[in-house]
Amino acid sequence: MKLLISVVHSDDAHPLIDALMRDGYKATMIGTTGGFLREGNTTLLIGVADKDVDNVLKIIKNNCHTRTQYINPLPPTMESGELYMPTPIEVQVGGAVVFILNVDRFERF
Ligand code: 2BA
Repeated sequence: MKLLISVVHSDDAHPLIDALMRDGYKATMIGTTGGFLREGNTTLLIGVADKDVDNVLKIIKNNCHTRTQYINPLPPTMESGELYMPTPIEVQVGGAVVFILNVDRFERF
């Protein structure tokens, strides 16, 4: 068995969960925050049989889209009177980041 930990854009989370449920997979959604953008995203925990990993990856790929976001870098240390004109930096986010972990044991009571 494998545990897929997938960080996705929050707008993609519900369509993704719906697609997973339609194919009979189980998942848990957690509201999370990206360390770089400090914006909300969603992390899904998906426990699946080894043979299903590729199908689940395909579902994630089909439902998660790459987005371009812009952030303003932190201003540098400046002398008084200097004017700082921030230049937004372009960042590509997603479609999805997926960690695939081996599950030693799974119990359900
Ligand atoms: P964030 O940390 O908010 O990162 C959003 C996007 O900013 C990243 O997209 C990446 O394109 C860019 N980015 C992140 N750190 C950067 C840095 N130090 N310098 C320049 N650009 C940087 P994704 O790679 O698609 O990641 C989307 C979200 O997935 C991340 O949101 C984070 O919540 C999670 N994530 C990505 N890689 C991870 C990792 N190795 N471990 C844990 N979480 C990760």
